[in-house]
Amino acid sequence: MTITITAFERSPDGGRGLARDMRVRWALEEVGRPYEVRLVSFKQMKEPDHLALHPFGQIPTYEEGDLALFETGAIVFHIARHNRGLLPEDDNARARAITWMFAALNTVEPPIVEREQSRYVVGDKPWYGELLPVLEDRVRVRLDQLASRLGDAQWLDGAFSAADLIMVLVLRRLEGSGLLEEYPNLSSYVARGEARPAYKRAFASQLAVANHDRGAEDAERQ
Ligand code: GTB
Repeated sequence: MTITITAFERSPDGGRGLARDMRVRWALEEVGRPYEVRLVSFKQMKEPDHLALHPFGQIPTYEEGDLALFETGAIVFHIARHNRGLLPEDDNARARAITWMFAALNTVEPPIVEREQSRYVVGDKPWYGELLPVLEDRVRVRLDQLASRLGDAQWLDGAFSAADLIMVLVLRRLEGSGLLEEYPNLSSYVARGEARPAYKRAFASQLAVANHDRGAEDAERQ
C-alpha cells in the first residue's frame, strides 16, 4: 500500500531538516518503506481538504490505504509497530523505548520549543533580554538530566530505537542556540543519529525540495 506524507512546499528552515516531516521520513527510511510526499503551502494547510487530515492545519500527515494519521509521535509509533527495526522485540525493552518516545516529546521538547518560539512571540518586547536566559536555563535543566542519564551510552536504552530517532531530532531544534554544545555527550549522540544512512537519505530528500525551489527561483531571475 502506498504511503503518502505531507511536508512544507517551502520549509522556513530552507531544508535544514528541522521541520517535523523529517521524523516521519527518517522512520520510513529506517524500516525501508518507500513513500510519496505531497507538498502543501501554508494556505493549503488551513483549507478543508488538509484540515480533514490534520485538525490543527499542520504538517506532517500520513496516509496509508484508508488510514490517515497526524502527530509525529503517533505516526512514528505506528511505523515502528508495523515494521521491524525501530522497537525492541522484548516486551519490557519495548515499553521502555515507548517511554523514551514520550519523554522526548513531553518532557524534553517543550522547553526547547518554548525557547525557540519566544523570539517570534515576544522577541520585540523590552523585557525579552531578561526572559531569554530564564528559558535557556529551563532547557539546561532537561539537558543536564538527559546528559547524566545517557552518560557514555550510544543510545537511550540499548539498541537504536524510535525513541532515539525522536530525541535526536528534538535536540536538533537547538541548532544555532549554542546550548547543545555545552553537553559533549549529547552533541555526539546527535552526530551518531545524523551519521545513520537512513537519516542521510531522509535529510537529502527534504533538502531536495528546498533546492528544487531555489533552482526554480534562480531560473526565474535569469
Ligand atoms: N505536535 C505536532 C507533531 O508532532 O506532528 C506538531 C506539528 C507541527 O508543529 N507542524 C509544523 C507546522 O505545520 C511544522 S514542524 N507549522 C505550520 C502551522 O502551524 O501553521 C515545526 C517547525 C516548523 C519550522 C521549522 N523551521 O523552519 O526550522 C522547524 C519546525
